[in-house]
Amino acid sequence: NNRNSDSRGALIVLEGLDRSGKSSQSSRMMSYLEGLGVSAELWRFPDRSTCVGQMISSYLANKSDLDDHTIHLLFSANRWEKRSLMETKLRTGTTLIVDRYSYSGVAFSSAKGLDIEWCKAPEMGLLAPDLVVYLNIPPEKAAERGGYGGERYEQLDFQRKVAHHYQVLRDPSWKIIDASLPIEDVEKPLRDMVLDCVKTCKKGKTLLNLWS
Ligand code: Z5A
Ligand code: MG
Repeated sequence: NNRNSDSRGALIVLEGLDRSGKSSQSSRMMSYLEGLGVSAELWRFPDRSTCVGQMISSYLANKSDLDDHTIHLLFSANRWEKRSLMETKLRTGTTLIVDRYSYSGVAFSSAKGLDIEWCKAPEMGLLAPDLVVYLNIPPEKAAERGGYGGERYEQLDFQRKVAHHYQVLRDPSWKIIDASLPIEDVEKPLRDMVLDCVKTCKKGKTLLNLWS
C-alpha cells in the first residue's frame, strides 16, 4: 500500500434504473481495483445495516408505509449518517465505489411528484462525487432482466418516470454508458473512467460539497 499522506481517494458514484447493472459493475470494479493494488471500498445506498436503513428496507419491502416526504428524508439521513466516515476514508486515501447516492434520492422522490428543489435541499452539504456514471438502459429492457418486481418501485410505469427525472437531474459532468450492452462492454469504458478519476484525485483535486 503505497499511498502518501496528501493523496486522497476518489468518490465514484454509479447511478441508473433498477436492474441497469450497478451492483454487478460495482463488484467487478472492486476486483479490478484490488488487482491493481488501489485501496478501495464498495459502498451502497440505502445502507440497510443501520437503524435508519432498516426502516428504509421495511418500507421498500412493503412491510411499512410512510409519507413520501418522510421516506425521502430517511434516505437522506441514511447518507448523512455515513458522511463523516466517508470523508475520513477519502482523505486517508481510500477510493469509494458507491452504488446509488443522492441522485437516486432526488430522482425517485421527484418521480412521485415531490418538488425537485425540496428533494435536493437535504442532500446539500453531503460530499460531491468526483465522478458520476449513469448506466443508461431503456426501462423495458431492464425489466426483462432477472429478479425484477419484488420491491416497491419495481414497476415499469414508475421506472419510466424515474428515467425521466434522472434526465432532469443530469449535468454535463456525468458520464453515460450504454448499459444494455453485454457486461464486459459496459465494464471496459467504466474502468477507464474510474482509473482516470482515481489519478486526478490522487493529484489533489479538492473535495467539494454537493449542491451548495
Ligand atoms: N432509492 C430511493 O428511492 N432513494 C434513495 O435515496 C436511494 C434509493 C439511495 C433500492 O435500491 C431502492 O431504493 C431502489 C431505489 C430506491 N428502487 N428501485 N428501483 P437498491 O440499490 O437496493 O436496489 P436496485 O438498485 O433496485 O436494484 P438492483 O437490482 O440492485 O439493480 P442493479 O444493481 O442496477 O443491477 P444488478 O443487480 O447489477 O443486475 C440486475 C440483473 O441484471 C442481474 O441478474 C444481472 O446479472 C443482470 N445484468 C447486469 N448487467 C447486465 C448486462 N450488461 N447484460 C445482461 N444482464 C445484466
Ligand atoms: Mg443493485
